[in-house]
Amino acid sequence: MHDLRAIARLFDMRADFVHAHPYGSGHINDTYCAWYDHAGQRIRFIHQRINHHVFKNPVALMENVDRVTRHALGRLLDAGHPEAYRRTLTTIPSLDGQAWAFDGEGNCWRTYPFIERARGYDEIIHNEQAVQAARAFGEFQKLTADLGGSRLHETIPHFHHTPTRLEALEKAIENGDPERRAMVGAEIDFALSRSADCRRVTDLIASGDIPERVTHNDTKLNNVLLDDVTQEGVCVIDLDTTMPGSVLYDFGDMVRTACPSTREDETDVALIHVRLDRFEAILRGYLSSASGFLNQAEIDHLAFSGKLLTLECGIRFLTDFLMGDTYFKIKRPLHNLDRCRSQFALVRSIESHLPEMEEMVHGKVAEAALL
Ligand code: ADP
Ligand code: GN1
Ligand code: MG
Repeated sequence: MHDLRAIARLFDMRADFVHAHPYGSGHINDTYCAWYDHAGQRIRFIHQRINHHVFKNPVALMENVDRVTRHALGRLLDAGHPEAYRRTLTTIPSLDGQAWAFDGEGNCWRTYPFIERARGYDEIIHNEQAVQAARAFGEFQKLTADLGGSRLHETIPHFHHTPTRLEALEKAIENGDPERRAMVGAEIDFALSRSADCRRVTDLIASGDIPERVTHNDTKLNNVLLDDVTQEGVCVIDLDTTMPGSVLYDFGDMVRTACPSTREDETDVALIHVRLDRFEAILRGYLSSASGFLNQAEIDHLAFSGKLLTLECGIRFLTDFLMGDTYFKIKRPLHNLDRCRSQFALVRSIESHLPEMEEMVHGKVAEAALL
């Protein structure tokens, strides 16, 4: 736990700090919910320490976040939206007017207003949540399409370059913990036997068939806040990886997190399968906002992207397990291995349902074209 009272003093809060506690279930940053007294009214904010082991250049990251959130806010205000400041993250400036502040230990912090009466879900309770989350991420892609100006910084180079992720696994097999290596022969074979799948989308990007767009790149279900009452997707959060990418990275990660029958770290792999009703729901939600700008190659790979991003995430968990759990936060010793196994079980299930999923994509796209 950091000294949040001291962190509060780095920002232009215009309110009195009351107390703070760790918040959320993200795997990367240190997130705190902090209560303040604002002229007699209790309000709360999010203070976040950016994980600089993961994000090597936090200032470049915050320049991206600042540009994207200002663009989003401008759009909402132009449209006269009655709750513009609840529909996008906005940054509270530091005392020297930046969107970030460094503490005495070299940690980079940022502060956001707390988006009230909404929350992110680690697991879906009903399908309408999947529709709403996917619609919100599609809207976010539409919004960033006309950002203008220079290319955004790549906050993590090759973030979704799956062949690079597979190479990192190969290095971890050589250099990682030998005891752990001996536990994961089957998982290593599973990953290495799918190297052609790993190349499929990056090859299409390299040939120009799939365009580079500004994408979110971490469209995990809990990175969109849904309204407590209406369940509408109100605010896309966790913009750390918003940068040039492919829509397939975003759609694929929605499949990975919104379609499984269990949580991401389920230990009973027999329970894990892809839910086609959920796939139909995210497809419907996503196409309601994104069908207007997707090209044919993107459409043709929507179902496959679910398999790819799940495989890639499993490879990343396995790599981190072999390297001694240095990247993802863990809550138990074998957490990354459990996560890897659950991802690979989901990949198997997607593989066995891919023809039906592809048929659903083409059916829904044809329907959207007729509307
Ligand atoms: P991480 O990169 O570690 O996942 P996130 O930016 O996703 O960090 O934040 C972690 C959690 O904190 C989110 O899943 C969400 O529950 C909560 N959160 C983040 N920002 C806000 C906000 N502005 N308002 C309300 N909750 C937030
Ligand atoms: C991390 O930050 P969070 O928890 O939303 C990770 C994603 C992974 C995800 C797996 C910057 O997401 O890429 O898909 O964990 N974010 C980063 O749950 O690596
Ligand atoms: Mg997150």
